[in-house]
Amino acid sequence: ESGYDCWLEYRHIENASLRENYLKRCASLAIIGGSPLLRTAGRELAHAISSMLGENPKDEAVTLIDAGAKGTIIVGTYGSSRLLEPLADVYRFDELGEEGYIIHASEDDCIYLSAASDKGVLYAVFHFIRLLQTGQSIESLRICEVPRNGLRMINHWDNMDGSIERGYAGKSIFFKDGRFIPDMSRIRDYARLLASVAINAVTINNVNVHRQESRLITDEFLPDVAKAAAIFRDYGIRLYLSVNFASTIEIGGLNTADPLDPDVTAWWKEAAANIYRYIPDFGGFLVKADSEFRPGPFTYGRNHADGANMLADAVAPFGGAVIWRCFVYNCLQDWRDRKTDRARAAYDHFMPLDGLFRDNVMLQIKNGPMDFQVREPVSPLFGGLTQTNQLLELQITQEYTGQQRHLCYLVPQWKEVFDFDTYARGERSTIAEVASGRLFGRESGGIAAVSNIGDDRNWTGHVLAQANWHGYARLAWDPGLSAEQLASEWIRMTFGLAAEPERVVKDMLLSSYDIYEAYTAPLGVGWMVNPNHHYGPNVDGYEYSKWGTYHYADCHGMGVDRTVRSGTGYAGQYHGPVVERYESLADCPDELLLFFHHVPYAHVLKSGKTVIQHIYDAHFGGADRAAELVAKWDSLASRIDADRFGQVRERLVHQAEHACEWRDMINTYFYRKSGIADEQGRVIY
Ligand code: BDP
Repeated sequence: ESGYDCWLEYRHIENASLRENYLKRCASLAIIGGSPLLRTAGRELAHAISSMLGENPKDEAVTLIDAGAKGTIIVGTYGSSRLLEPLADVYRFDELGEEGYIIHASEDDCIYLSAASDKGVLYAVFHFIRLLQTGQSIESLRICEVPRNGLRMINHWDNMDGSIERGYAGKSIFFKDGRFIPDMSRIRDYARLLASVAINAVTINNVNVHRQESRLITDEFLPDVAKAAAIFRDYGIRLYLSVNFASTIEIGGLNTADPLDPDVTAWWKEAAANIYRYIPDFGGFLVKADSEFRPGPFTYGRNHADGANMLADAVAPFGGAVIWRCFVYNCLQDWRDRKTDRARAAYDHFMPLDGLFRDNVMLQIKNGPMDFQVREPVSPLFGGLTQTNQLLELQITQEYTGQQRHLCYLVPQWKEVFDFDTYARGERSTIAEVASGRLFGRESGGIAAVSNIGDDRNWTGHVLAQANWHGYARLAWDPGLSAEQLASEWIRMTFGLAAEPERVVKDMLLSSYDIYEAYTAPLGVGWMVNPNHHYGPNVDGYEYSKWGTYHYADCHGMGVDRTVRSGTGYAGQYHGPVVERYESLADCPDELLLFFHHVPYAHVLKSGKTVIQHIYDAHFGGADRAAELVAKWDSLASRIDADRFGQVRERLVHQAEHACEWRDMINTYFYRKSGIADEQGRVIY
C-alpha cells in the first residue's frame, strides 16, 4: 500500500453485517445510457462494489428491473428512462443545474443515482461510493446536492522540463524533457481522483510561462494537449492553459504584445480558433501578467482590463474564459521606504478597474494580500470588487507551510478564509458568498488552488498531505463542510473504518496548522523563511531585500504598521467594521497583530502575555507539540500498513527536529533584539 490509490483504495469492508447490508442493495447495477461519462461512472461503481463487498454486481438490464427486480442501483440521467420518472415527485431536477445530483433509496431496496446531466450522475456515483467507504447507512437515502461554486479548479505549476515550481512530491506527471510524457495513464488515474471530489477544471502548466510552454498553444503541442484534454473530459474536467502574455513576440513573430494593437488582437483570435479546432471544450487561458518579471500590458501603457479583455474576446466565440491573476505588485521595492506596502498592491491595481472586465473574465485573487503565508488577513479585493467575476486562489502545495515535509492540514486555514465576513453588503457577506458569485449576483465564480501533487508514488510526498488535496476539493464543492467532517471522511476513505486510527490521525491533522504556526514566524508577521526556496527559518533573509516582505524588528519592537492613522493605510482597504477591528490595537486579533501594527516587545496581547513572552511560549510549545506528533503516530504502528506508516514517520521525525531549529533561531533572534529574558528561564542562546 504505497498510497497510490489515495482515498479511492476501496478496501474490503471487514464488518460482515455492514457488508451484508450493503450487498442487499448493491447486488446489481443498471446503467442507463452509454455516454463516456456514464461509462466512467458505471465502471467505477462496479469496481468499487466488487472491491469493497467482494462480489461483482450483476449487470442488470433495464427491462428486468422494470419487471420488479430488487436491490438494484439504477444510474442514469433524468429523462433517459421511465424508471427515473417517479423521482420527479420528490426532487426538482430543473434546479440541479449542470452538476447537481440526487441519491435516493426506494422502499423496494433500489437506489437511484440520478441528475439532470451525465456529469451530475458521475458525481452521484462517487458520492454513493463515499457513503460505502465511510460506513454510512444507505437505507433511507434522500440526498440532493448542488455545488456552491461553479468553477472548482486546480492549477499546476508544471514546467515542460518536468520540474514543478513549488512542487514537493517529485516531477511533473504531464511533462518531461520539453515534451508531454507519452504514456498518459497516470493522467487518467489523476483525472479519476479529481472527479471523485468533483474538481471540474485544471491548468496543466505553470503560471510562469517560459519559451517552451508558450508553444503549448501551437500545432507543435496541441495534438498532445488534446489527448490530455480528452482524458480529463471522460471525467468531466475541462482543461485550461497558462499563456504567456507576450506570445505574439515569443512565438508569433510580432514585435509587440500591445493588447490594443490590431495585429496582436488578430494573432490571438487565430491562436484561439486553432486551439478550439483541437479541443472543442477548451476551458480558456490563465494569465500571470506584469508580475515577478512576467510580461504584461503595463509595458504598453495599457491596463489589465485592456489585456484581459483582448484575450477574452479571442476565446469568447468558443465559450472560453480568461482567468486573470491579481498577484501583481512591485517586486523591486525599496525596503527603506516605509510608505510603500506590497500588501496594498492588488487592491490598488484592480479596484479602479472594477466593472471594466468582460463577462468571460474572472479575476483570480490569492486568499491574502501577500503570498500564502501561514497567517495573513484575507485579500480586501473580496468585498471590494462588486462588478467583476472572481475566483479565490488557495495554495495546496505547502510552499510556506512545511513543503510536505511538515504536517500542516490546511483545511482549518481555508475555512477561516471562506467564513470571513467582509461586511461588503452588511453582515454575513462572507468570502464564500463573494467567491461563488452569489453576493453580487455574478454569473461565474469559484475557487482555484495550486496543486500539491507530483509523480511520487503517493502523489503528495507526505501521505497525510493527500488530506489537503481532498479537503480543498470538498470545500470547493461546499465551503460549509467542517474541518472535522472532512478529516474524518478522508481518514476513513484512506485508512479504513477502525476507530483508533481515525481518532489519532484526526487529532494530528486538526492540530497541525496550529502547531506549525506556533513554531514559525509569530503573530502574522510572516516571511521569516529562507529566500528563494522558502524552506526553514531565516530571521532576516528577506528583511533588506526588494520583495516587500519585512518585519521591521529592532531593539524596541517589531511588526508592520499598516493602519490608516499612522502606517501604510492598508487597513483602510476593508469595509467599516473590519477597518475598525484592524486599525485598533486593542481590537486587532492577536494572530494578526504584527501584520497590522508595530509594537514594543512588552506590548500585552489579548491573551494576557507580552509579545516577547508569547514568542517564547509559542516556539517552545510548538516544538514540543511537533515532537508529540511522532509519538501519536507511533501509537498506530500496528494499525497502519508498514509502507505508509514508515513514509509518514520519517517525515514526522524530520519535522520534530526542524521545529527545534525554527524554535531556536526565532527565539534567539528576538531574545538578542529585545534583551528580555524568558519568564520561565528556559535556555535561549
Ligand atoms: C509565489 C511563488 C512563486 C509563484 C508566485 C505566483 O513563490 O513561485 O510564481 O507565487 O503565484 O508564491 O505567481
